[in-house]
Amino acid sequence: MKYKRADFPPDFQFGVATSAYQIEGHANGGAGQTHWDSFAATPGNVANAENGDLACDHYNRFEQDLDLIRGAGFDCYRFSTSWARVLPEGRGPINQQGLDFYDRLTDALLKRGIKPCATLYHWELPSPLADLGGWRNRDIANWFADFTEIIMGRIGDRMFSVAPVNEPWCVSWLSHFEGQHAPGLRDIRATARAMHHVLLAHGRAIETMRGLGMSNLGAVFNLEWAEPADDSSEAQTAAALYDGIYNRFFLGGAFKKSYPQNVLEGLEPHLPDKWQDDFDTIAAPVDWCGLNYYTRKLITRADTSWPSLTDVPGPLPKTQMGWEIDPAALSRFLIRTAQEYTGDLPIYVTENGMASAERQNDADRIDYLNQHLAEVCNALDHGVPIKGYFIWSLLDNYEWALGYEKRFGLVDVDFETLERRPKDSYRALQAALVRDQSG
Ligand code: GCO
Repeated sequence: MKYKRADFPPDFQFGVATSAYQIEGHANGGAGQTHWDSFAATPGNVANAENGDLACDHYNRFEQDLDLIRGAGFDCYRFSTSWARVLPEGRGPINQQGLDFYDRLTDALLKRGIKPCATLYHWELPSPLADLGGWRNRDIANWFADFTEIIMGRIGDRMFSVAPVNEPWCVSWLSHFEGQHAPGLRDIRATARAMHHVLLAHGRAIETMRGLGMSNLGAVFNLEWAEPADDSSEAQTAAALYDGIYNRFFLGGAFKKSYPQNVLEGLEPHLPDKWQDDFDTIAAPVDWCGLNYYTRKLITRADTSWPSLTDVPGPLPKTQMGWEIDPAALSRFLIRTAQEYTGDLPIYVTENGMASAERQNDADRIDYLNQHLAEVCNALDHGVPIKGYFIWSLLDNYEWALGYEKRFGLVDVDFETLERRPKDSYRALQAALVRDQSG
């Protein structure tokens, strides 16, 4: 690595991120059905019809995985809690095994000197709640608050940080407008409601955790840079709308108590009544803001109904996902977010990383990480209060609708034998991060 721990402020945290459904093995330990199980069981939705039943079997192998985290010298581990593992029906009866699992995981992290950073929801909604309309149903904010109370009532005393929801855009737009993630809808009314309710649920969870006396609570947004595909005013308008839908809607709700006008032009008729009245909850004060960043898109006008835009292929080098590599957009986002939304609030890069087909000698990933860390340094030089950087991901894992083919891990997983093998990127980070034992 070009960068070392010493190139960053003394309190800067390095971490890795994972999510429950992508690694745990959902069939383990009495978890309930989720909308990802039925989405994956529906022909055509997921590459090779793969699901998260076994995944990395982290549920049974977490000690070994936490050893890997410690072995590389990471300070923090960002994991998520599975709602259906704790509450198989989404509400009501508790699966004690599930609570016990997160309790063991927490203590195993602390024993190794790793800070536990929890995300409460990373996309696997319990099916009985999906049956009631899931994110379309306003009641989800209270169901989520109840789940928050139960899981954080058990492990909240030992968390370094907590964020309620991973990537509201994916939970709502990608899943209800584009239909690419569970529940696989393509419905504008469902989309508008999901976008609003996911923020409302975030706010209710923050309020609930404050009630438990917890601190260091945040929010995690995925941002994608929207670049006009050409100089035309049509392309610029389309890119501004893409930016509105993807980035500004959620940041605006959480930090400014407002939604962007260009997004409201299409979505307002579909939002729930009196949506403005929810902003005090949605914008419940947080202690930090997390940004997940991977790529940019070139956007232009399309001859369709609203939002009348599309993306076109760009010229930059691409990852195994086909995503363009554009490190400069990361510092632009960090600076813009601080300037326009969060001010002095600490910012974390809560996810950054790449998929690569290279299973051992992943020089491409080392390069990607170096290029993005350079942009983190650039934003720090501009005075942005960035407090940490998390890599997605520790292990190769279940990449949602793309199954197990796309490999984001610092550690290779053989999905036949479940053997873990650190890649070159893991060793490079280890050399950069492990603290001098003598010092
Ligand atoms: C994300 C997710 C992960 C994905 C990763 C790569 O937050 O988008 O947290 O679940 O696997 O981003 O697509």
